[in-house]
Amino acid sequence: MATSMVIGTQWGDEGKGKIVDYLAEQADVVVRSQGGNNAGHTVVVDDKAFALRLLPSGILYDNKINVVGTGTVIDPKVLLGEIENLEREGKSAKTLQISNRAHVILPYHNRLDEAEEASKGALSIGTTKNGIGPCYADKVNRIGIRICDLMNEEVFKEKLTYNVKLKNKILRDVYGAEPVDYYEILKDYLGYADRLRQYVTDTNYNVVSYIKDGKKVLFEGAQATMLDLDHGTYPFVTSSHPISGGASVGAGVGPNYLKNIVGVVKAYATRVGAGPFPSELLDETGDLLRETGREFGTVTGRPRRCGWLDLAVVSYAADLNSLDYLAITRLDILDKLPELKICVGYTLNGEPVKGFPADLQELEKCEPVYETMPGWQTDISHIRNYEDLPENARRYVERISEVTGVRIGIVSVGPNRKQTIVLQ
Ligand code: 2SA
Ligand code: GDP
Ligand code: MG
Repeated sequence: MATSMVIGTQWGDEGKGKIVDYLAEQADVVVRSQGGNNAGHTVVVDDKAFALRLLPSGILYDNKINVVGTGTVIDPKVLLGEIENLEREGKSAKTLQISNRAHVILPYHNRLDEAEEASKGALSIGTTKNGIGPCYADKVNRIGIRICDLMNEEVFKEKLTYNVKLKNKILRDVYGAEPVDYYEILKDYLGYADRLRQYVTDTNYNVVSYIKDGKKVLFEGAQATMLDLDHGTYPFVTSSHPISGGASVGAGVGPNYLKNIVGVVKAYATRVGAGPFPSELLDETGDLLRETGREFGTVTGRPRRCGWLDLAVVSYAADLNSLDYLAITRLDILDKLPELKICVGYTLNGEPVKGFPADLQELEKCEPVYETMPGWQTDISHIRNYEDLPENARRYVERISEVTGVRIGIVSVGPNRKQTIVLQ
């Protein structure tokens, strides 16, 4: 049985897209199991950058099966736009499969996302405003519209009627926001349904069958561990489960099928949106990381908050995801720094903290414990063998492995496929 999985260990944008793309070369099938177009992966192929949101990164290869699984939320307009972009670049989406059980994002979800965020003031999460939370809320509330419902005009009309009535009342009466138009949605979405029908299938059945048939299946995580609905820095999280267990639920495959779980660790830390970030740098080093690393959102272009690598976070992720190995990305972004700090844990009232605090006020009071390491101050982006990395760079990488207890499998020194060092 050959499966593997790529998981974000921090707050997202670790470079999962690049690692998935790299591992996808060996895979027959690439599966997205949660999230929606709140994800943004940049994958560079032959010096050309592709920004993917819902499409699995395997779509950039000609011969892979690409699955958008049951646990995802799908904005059909965005997905169709992404397919069109791909086709414009001379690539094809003919290998795409969309789960008939995935949930559909409708215009009232986007409008509610915006209205809820605006009404929350200081409590706002800084969502991507793509309607992700409201769509998952409908799913949990059992009033969501699934892809199979969208494919059946009568069922779709019935569920849409109920939802539009309810959502317009909330939009108007609670938020004083513009209502949505039932007929406009109906017309648009029946059009989308016709265009998406060719891709819709029972992906749960297919993915398990592929595994049983010995095909290599790669699960592609979106967002990251600290944005997990249950285990992240709630409420500053997304509404899905980006951890490895979430892939089992989201793709509809039992946990025993999940092997080779790779945690992607950016060599420093970033976060988009609000919420706690203990190792955040609000000084010129933070600005330097943002500028050197061009740390701006793939989808929204928002500047990302930057900080030192936080191994309290990565160690928590190692346990939550049962990581088999780590892929360290963006090590090259640290090239110019004379000195680096790594947070190896927190203390609270002078005592070491075990696990990761649930209470955000407690987390606020935690003091990061830093170790200082010398930088390497040389360009490493051309290096292809681990032994050729400067000693200080190797020490930095090895310290990550020591503290987290997870071995290093990959070190990435640039966005291109070839800028990847594989450790034996
Ligand atoms: P949402 O929209 O409900 O999922 O937002 C809830 C929180 O989850 C965070 N979140 C993200 N953080 C980093 N990157 C994300 N994707 C894009 C990218 C971001 C972009 O990959 O570049 O383009 O701005 C992502 N998606 C969700 C979000 O910031 C909230 O804190
Ligand atoms: P994801 O959401 O985790 O897939 O990450 P994003 O694509 O949002 O952000 C990561 C960015 O870093 C992308 O622009 C990648 O092309 C780029 N990238 C990935 N690995 C490396 C690396 O090792 N070095 C550099 N310089 N860039 C990288
Ligand atoms: Mg991203």
